[in-house]
Amino acid sequence: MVFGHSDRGRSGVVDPVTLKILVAGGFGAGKTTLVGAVSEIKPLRTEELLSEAGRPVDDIGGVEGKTTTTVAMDFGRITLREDLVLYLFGTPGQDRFWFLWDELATGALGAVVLADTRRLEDCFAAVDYFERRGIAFTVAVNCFDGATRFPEESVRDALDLDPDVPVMLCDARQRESTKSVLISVVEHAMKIAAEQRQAAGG
Ligand SMILES: Nc1nc2c(ncn2[C@@H]2O[C@H](COP(=O)(O)OP(=O)(O)OP(=O)(O)O)[C@@H](O)[C@H]2O)c(=O)[nH]1
Ligand SMILES: [Mg+2]
Repeated sequence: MVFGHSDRGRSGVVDPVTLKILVAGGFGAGKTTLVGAVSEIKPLRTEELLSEAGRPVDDIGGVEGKTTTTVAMDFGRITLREDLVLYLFGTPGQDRFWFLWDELATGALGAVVLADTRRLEDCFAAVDYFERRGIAFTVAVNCFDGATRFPEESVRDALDLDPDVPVMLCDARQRESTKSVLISVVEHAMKIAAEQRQAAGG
């Protein structure tokens, strides 16, 4: 897979820019749902059944209907414009799969951190991870039915985010809602890249 610049191939057809975006967040925040809702190809999933044995460690409070969990990654693709294609990599939500993250994050332009306000603390680790590595991210609050709605600003405060980090409310099941989140990530990442170029004097 090539992540690079668009160019006019010999056929005169524009090769699109392809960007890698991570979809992260806590266990059961809706990452697999988001990739599935927006992908134009059948998403690749690596889901396993939540087992009796995992019950003491797999906290499904709030997502009681959940029967499976991602054990490696989700993969999907969306064409935002004719010349801009995103490859989406959904991360596994559970702590025991942290060892996969560095591999998944390699070459990523930006990330979505999905948050569930019923357990906001579950996305701290993802926020921390992207801040440390300087990967641009947007926080998307997945509005589950029945969960209390909080304004973006209180989520920003609770997560102690920098003022320029975009915070949005979304419904991970809805294509258009999810697409707006992805557009925000790309715009935010581009803005940061431009600022860095300027700071470097070029
Ligand atoms: N009501 C509602 N339910 C949702 C939404 N997003 C996800 N769900 C449900 O919540 C559960 C968890 O969703 P997943 O997409 O598997 O979550 P995940 O973040 O991939 O979970 P892990 O891979 O185990 O970390 C599923 O049963 C979904 O149907 C949402 O926006 N609203
Ligand atoms: Mg998942």
